[in-house]
Amino acid sequence: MNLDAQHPLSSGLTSASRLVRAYQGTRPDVTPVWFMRQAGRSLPEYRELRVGTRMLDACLDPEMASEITLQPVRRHRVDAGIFFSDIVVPLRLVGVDVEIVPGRGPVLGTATRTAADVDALVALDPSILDDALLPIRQAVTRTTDELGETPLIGFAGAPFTLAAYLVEGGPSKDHIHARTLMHGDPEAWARLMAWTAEVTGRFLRAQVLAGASAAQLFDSWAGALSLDDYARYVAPASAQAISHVRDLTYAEPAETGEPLDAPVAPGVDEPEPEPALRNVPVVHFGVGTGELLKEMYDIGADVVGVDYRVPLDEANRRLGGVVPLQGNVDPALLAAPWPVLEAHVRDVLERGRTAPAHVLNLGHGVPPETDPDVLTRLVELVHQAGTTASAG
Ligand code: 1CP
Repeated sequence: MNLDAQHPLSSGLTSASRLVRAYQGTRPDVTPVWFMRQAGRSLPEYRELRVGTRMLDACLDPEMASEITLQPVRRHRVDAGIFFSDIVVPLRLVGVDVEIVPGRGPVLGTATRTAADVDALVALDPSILDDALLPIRQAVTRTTDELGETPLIGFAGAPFTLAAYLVEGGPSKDHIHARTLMHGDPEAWARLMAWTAEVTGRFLRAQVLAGASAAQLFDSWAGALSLDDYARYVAPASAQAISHVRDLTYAEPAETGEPLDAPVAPGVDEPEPEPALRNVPVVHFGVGTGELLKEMYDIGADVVGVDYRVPLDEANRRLGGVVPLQGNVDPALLAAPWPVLEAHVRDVLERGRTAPAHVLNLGHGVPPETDPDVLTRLVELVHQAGTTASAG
């Protein structure tokens, strides 16, 4: 399905941005940069705005979610906004009892541990879910109107990471109960994954239709799985989740300076070239997933997000040298002395140069205690280092 003409990708507002070009596999002059969890507790303006509002209420207030999304873009001049929301928001929207507890994360009213629990999850009525997603669509549209040429990245949790919260009932270290259900009752597990893929896929699709120029699927906890378990019990559901945005296309507007109606040689009645039809780029990211990179790409992603454990040149080698990469500055180094961080960032850029294209990011989210000025300085460094490097 084609995105409508007003969408920032179809209108040409964001289709030639550094971020979208890098995601499409073309290396821009300057390496684009944004940070996972760039919105949030590292910013004093965020902490101030959030006083008295619970996390999920903030996510469902279009004005507040939009403002929080814009804060790090204004402050750090990053190359993209990431929509302020949470992976559990679509669960709340279909009626799951979930709350985000400060200092802990998502906590569920009941844990989904058995086949009967899985079957007790609400039957999904697509039109009801689409209605419930209204505040998300409103927040995205509001945000992209403000962002102009800066693309917005929409995101969703991958089915495994969401299922891990549902089965455990909250944050956990090894996701033991989730892995037990996976093996102990594979049929119930498959039903849970199919349900989750549908909920999270529709959440992602709503963001793209409303104006997001790229989509990122977070499978933060997939690193807990063996390659075989990932391939058998998880990858099909992740592919299913991504399929909700895989069919969304836009016609690449003509390059600036070459209007579509450029005169052809007199007397030659050539048909106008068809503009290239492109997909909305999809990034797939996980933590501790160095062994799964190829499988994570193969579910239908365009870009692979790499955590800080695998150097980008090695990740590129594992992916056959054909996949744009995103990553992978170690978040711990944000609090190290500047020269240490700078040397590390230059090394990441150098290794990223082996890939077809590279978007600089962290290997996981911004730690809440990060000095925001360090992030601003890091963006300047990447933009300046990226420019000089492209000459060579
Ligand atoms: O009150 C607060 O400020 C709560 C902290 C917070 C924030 C700012 C949570 C609770 N979620 C968020 C926003 C959020 N969550 C974003 C915003 C956009 C941005 O990046 O700036 C995103 C992309 C997420 C996605 C998310 N939520 C993931 C995937 C990414 C990752 O970090 O691995 C996961 C695993 C969650 C669950 C979650 N939500 C919040 C916390 C503390 C957690 C993790 C809990 C755990 O350890 O299990």
